[in-house]
Amino acid sequence: MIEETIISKAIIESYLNDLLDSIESDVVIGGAGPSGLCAAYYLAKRGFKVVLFERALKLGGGMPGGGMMFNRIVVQEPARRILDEFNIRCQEYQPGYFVTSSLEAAAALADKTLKAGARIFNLITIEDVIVRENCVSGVVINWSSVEMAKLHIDPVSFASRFVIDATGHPCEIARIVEKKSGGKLLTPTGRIEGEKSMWAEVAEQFTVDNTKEAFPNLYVCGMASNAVFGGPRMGPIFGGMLLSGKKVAELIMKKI
Ligand code: 48H
Repeated sequence: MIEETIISKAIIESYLNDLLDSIESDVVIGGAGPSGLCAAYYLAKRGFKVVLFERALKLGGGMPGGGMMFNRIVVQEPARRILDEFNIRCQEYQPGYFVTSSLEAAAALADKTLKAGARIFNLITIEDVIVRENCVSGVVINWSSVEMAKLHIDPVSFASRFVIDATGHPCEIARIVEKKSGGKLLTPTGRIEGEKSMWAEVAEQFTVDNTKEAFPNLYVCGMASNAVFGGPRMGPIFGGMLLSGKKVAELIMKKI
């Protein structure tokens, strides 16, 4: 015999227990693309309490789409070693260029990150941050469906010691902070410098170099780093995203 009400109770109670237990954490990450998942994995693996909010239904951000819907991505050294860490298979296409399935990569990142203990909540959007004494100290969230339907429903807040903006090209969290701080980001102009046109080689290095603090206790990684600090885009090469996720985790581990 199967009772529908037991199914409902199991789902609601299990989810709410997880959500309640996530109201205070070490790190909140916005965005479950490759950089956000990688950051969450390395932090969770070291035992930190990591909460990741993802606006979309699926995990992986821009990764599953590969290059122009050809569901393959390219990764270079030294990021290929991160593929090994996640048991993602790849082939060396030409010396130094490793090609892999964007589906396998996104699925493996999500799987290992969840199993490492990161709490991932999809269908939730970060719409604001908490700021105390000029430091970011948490996020303000709402259901993505509320945002999409443009309903006037107040959000709720989750506190954390650090916040990572891994929201990709739109760098949404840094953009909110830029707007509400009156342009006091830790960038050369205090503002979002804006993403530049394609130049893969420069962009890949730029992403990693500019994976850093963009406002006290707010870090940026992945494509958000390029957008905030003014670097070019790189197209469907993903090594920089993976290395950036790992780097932001290491930077925060040193500060916790
Ligand atoms: C919750 C949010 C919010 C929000 C957005 O775009 P992503 O895949 O980000 P990265 O930086 O890990 O990877 C970038 C890569 O996919 C890419 O676009 C590349 C390499 N482009 C190169 C080029 O030349 O174009 O993932 C960001 C995630 C998405 O899943 C969004 O839904 C999510 O963040 N998100 N989640 N609250 N406010 N905003």
